[in-house]
Amino acid sequence: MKITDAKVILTCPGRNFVTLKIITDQGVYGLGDATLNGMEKAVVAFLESYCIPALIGKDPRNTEDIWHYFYRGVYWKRGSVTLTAISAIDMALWDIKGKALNTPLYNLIGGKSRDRVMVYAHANGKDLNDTLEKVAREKEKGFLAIRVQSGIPGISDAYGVAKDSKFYEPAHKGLPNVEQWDTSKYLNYLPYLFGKVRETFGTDLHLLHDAHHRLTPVEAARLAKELEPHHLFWLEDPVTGELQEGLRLIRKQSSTPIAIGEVFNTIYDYTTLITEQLIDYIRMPLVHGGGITHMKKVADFASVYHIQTGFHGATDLSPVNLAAAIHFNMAINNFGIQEYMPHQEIVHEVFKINYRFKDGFLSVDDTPGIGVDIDEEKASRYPYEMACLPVNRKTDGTMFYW
Ligand code: EZ4
Ligand code: CO
Repeated sequence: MKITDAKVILTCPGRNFVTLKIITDQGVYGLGDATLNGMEKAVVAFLESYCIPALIGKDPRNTEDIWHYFYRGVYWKRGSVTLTAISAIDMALWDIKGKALNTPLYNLIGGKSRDRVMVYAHANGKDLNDTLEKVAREKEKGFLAIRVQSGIPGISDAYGVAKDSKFYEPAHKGLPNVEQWDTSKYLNYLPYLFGKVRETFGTDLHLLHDAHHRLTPVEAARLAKELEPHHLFWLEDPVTGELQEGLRLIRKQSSTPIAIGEVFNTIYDYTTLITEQLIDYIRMPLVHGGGITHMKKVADFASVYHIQTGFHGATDLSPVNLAAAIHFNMAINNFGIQEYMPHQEIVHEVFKINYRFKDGFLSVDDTPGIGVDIDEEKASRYPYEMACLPVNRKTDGTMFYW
């Protein structure tokens, strides 16, 4: 079997998606997600200028060797752009493998460890009452786990709050919007917010929260400790993950479970966090973490340390990634939870999906490979539109983490 051609499909059905399509001499093709929010064209350039020419003529069944060709073989290592391109290649090759063997992806990486995967929804409210309403709405849809974000009193444009009431999408057309931040207002409000959520919805509902990289270790320790009585499923990205040692301080102070790493891209971002058991959930998704080949190693490594998966799954990750993630989550033993933000309907004009939501869980059907297809003619009707993630400043103007 040989790779004869590959191409990148860049489309914007409501938001930008990059998809790699690898074509073989046996009529079988595979799809991989290569979307990196706001940096789409950087990944496209790497794929088109280097990866695609280098793929032609290779045997697509050699997923391990091809992974190392693009990781170990390339001198400039790591980084989101490089690893997103490698992820797309790897995903597309596993899609081909499944189709060629006429079996769904999960059968190639361990078979079914479960029939369906628990997902969490998003409640993004502009204030306390709006947030409680949004939680009620998601619970009504059948979700058993809900991430709760809320506008912070005294802060305009906080992270995680929808501009219109329909859905939350952080990237905006053109150059970055400037959002605002005040750590002390946030820290004062959060325990109160979660107290109200627990009071309203009881103890059964799994609650999650994303601090979005904004706290120092000691601030994060205070938050984790004060949220402890509300038994969060997890507190996400309490500190920026660049300093892995920073998590030690939080761990010493609190038993609130920690999820980290949606911006990570290799196993080396996780070594201290995993071996010192400083976290509980891996956030790095297939699309940014080197695809199935690399993430299987990360998940297996994490499993030795009692750490589970909780992959990033926002709307800026395409249906190809989501379907691949469901297969992956079905197969591994140490699955924890999967983020699920449903795409807008228009996205499903372009991507034909094989997964469905029911009673708080996602499942895939038994279509061979990953099981998602792309309608290239429809994709061409929605050309790329520049859009960026926001930047963030403290109320005194200081540039801060978004
Ligand atoms: O900021 O997907 O947990 N989810 C998140 C997301 C990310 C966006 C970045 O593209 O933190 O909202
Ligand atoms: Co996050």
